[in-house]
Amino acid sequence: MAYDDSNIFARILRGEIPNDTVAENDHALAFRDIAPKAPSHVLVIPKGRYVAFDDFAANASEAEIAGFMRLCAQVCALEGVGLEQGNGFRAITNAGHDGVQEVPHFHLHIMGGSIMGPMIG
Ligand code: D5M
Repeated sequence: MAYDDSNIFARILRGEIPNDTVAENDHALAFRDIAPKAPSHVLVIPKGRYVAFDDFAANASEAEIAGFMRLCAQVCALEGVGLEQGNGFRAITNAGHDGVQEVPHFHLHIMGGSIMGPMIG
C-alpha cells in the first residue's frame, strides 16, 4: 500500500491540524489520542512516511527506529502523562484491514492508568 499524504497524522505532522503533544524528538511525535480508550492513551508516530508497522520495521533507518523507540520510553516515564506510576501499560499497533487500522500512518498506541480488558472479544 502506497503512503497517502492526506491522512490525518500526515496533516498533524505538517501542522495543518492541532494535536495535544506530550513529547517530540527529531524522528517521532507523541500526542494524546482524540478518543482515549484508557485514562492515559498516547499515540507515538514516526515523522517519516510509513504506512504501518511492517513498513516502518522494514524500511526506516536505524536513527528513525532508535528515535521512535526512545520517544516511546520517554512517554512511559514522563510526569503527568499517567503512565509513570510503574503500574504497567499496553502498547499495541493495528495494521491494515485485518488489524482494523483506521489511520494509514504507522502509530503505536500506549495505554495505561487502569487495568486493560481482554485483547480480543
Ligand atoms: O487508530 C487510530 C487512532 O487515531 C484512534 O484511536 C483515534 C485516533 N485519532 C484519529 N484522529 C485523531 C486526531 N486528530 N488526534 C488524535 N488522535 C486521533 P487505528 O485504528 O490504530 O488506526
